[in-house]
Amino acid sequence: MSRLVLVLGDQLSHDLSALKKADKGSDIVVMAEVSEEAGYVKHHPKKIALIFAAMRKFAKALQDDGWEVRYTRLDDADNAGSIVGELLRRAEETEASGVICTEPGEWRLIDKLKYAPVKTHIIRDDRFIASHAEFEAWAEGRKALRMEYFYREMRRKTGLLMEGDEPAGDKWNYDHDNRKAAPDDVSVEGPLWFEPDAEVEEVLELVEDRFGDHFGDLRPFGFATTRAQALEALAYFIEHALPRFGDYQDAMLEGHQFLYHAVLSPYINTGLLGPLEVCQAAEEAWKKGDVPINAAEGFIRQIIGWREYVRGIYFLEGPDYPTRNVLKQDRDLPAFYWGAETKMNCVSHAVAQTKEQAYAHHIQRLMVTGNFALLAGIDPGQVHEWYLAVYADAFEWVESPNTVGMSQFADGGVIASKPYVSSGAYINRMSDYCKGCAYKVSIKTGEDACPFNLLYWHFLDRHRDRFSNNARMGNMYRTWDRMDEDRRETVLKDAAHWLARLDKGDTV
Ligand code: FAD
Ligand code: DLZ
Ligand code: SF4
Repeated sequence: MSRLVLVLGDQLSHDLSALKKADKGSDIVVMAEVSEEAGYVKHHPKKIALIFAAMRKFAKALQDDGWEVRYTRLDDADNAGSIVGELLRRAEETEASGVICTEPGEWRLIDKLKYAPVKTHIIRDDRFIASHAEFEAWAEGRKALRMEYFYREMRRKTGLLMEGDEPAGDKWNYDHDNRKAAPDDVSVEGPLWFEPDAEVEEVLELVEDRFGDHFGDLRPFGFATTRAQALEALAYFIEHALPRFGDYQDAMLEGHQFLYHAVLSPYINTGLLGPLEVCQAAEEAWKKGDVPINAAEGFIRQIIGWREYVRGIYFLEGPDYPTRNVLKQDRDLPAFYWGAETKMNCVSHAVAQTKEQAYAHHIQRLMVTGNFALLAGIDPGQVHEWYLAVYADAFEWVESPNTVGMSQFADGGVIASKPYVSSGAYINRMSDYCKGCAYKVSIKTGEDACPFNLLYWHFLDRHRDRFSNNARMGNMYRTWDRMDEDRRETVLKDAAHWLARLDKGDTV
């Protein structure tokens, strides 16, 4: 009897464990564009288009490879509207005995499949370097789960940038060299884009029609939608951007939305590229002398370090993780996250770029939109939903630890040893945003003061009980305490006034 093999929109890998386990001669692949997946948050139209177009092309590639594929398009009349509904429909249609599925990247869907009325066997997703068991073993008994130590394990396991048992160049981490401010000359104009073909165009029209009310620009659309294109984008990145990736990893420039970043996360997270092959390509370029060690190491760390680590945390911490809010922050997400006007040039640019590209790089996510939300006391659940919706690479296993943990400290420090907060000075040092801003980054109080300056102290003051004993925050509290009392009062009063205007819906 045949079985159904479910392939989800972020499982577009030929070496997917469910496909490896299945029998091409008798089992049937099921893929479905469904409104439940497209609607659990209002995904950016570019993200939906990327997933649907890549799903359609992957299904075709499987068919060419000899698989029987039952593919449901969003506008098919008999579309059941959900993954489980589609499995039931296909099971009845084919009289299949059950379903094999690679573990989804979200507790919500894992639960639905576990309790589905059709017998479903969920198997390990081995596209990651560390299994759940390995991560759990690493985490067992540790007081703090810091990424750096986990990363070293992954270096040893993969052999990437290793010389025997020692790290290449005698250093595990070259981050110290990777904090240069934005350069004057940027030698690359973003990643490699691809002109939509007829199949992609058909998807764009569907998305326009069905999801035209979602935040984000659908066109121009240039994402890769096949593995072959994604490999081209990888090769382009390695040649043109990786050499300077390390140096300018944290920089932000108004006129250069991508700088030297890879823009490969949408492809790695949907399965078009494997994390290991991406890292091996970077290592190879370093071995050939084409990229410096700080670039290769910095890049590889993001993937075998951060990416694997946040996944480990998501599955270790359990389904309630995205709902955590230890700081009890409860302000609504301001309308300017959805494109309403704001006078803060940094936020306005990060949001406009997000709307245009379904992409912002790490420091824009962490130190602009994330930093602002944390300082302003925004409800982390709403922040999490925003990040999950607006980025093409956002799937809960990777988005929620980055947002809820790293960016909003809502997990109480599972990921970050201290909150990622900064005043305007950091943004000014790393970007050219402040030059064109209505606020003045050098001003600390009053109407013209940069809101990040006001809110920084307001945040530290309102969370004093939690953070004043944190060894890494002692300096910040000492600086605050050294200010004379009148000045402290003025800062807090001005911050409260600014927040009141934000709450009223004034353009701030
Ligand atoms: P590069 O800067 O060129 O990095 C190379 C690769 O490293 C990326 O493609 C990605 O696969 C990996 N990587 C880098 N940093 C991280 C990280 N912190 N966690 C996991 N992988 C990482 N990344 C996502 O893939 N999906 C998300 O939904 C997501 N949400 C985020 C939310 C917040 C609040 C923050 C602060 C970060 C988030 N990140 C997320 C991490 C990071 O911002 C993106 O991976 C990165 O911006 C992707 O762009 P890139 O390919 O140009 O990355
Ligand atoms: C994100 C997404 C979207 C927008 N649409 C679909 C879809 O129609 N069909 C599908 O199989 N997968 C889709 N996905 C990806 C899933 O939401 C993803 O597999 C889960 O969130 C687990 O990571
Ligand atoms: Fe952002 Fe403040 Fe700089 Fe304006 S002055 S761009 S609000 S950091």
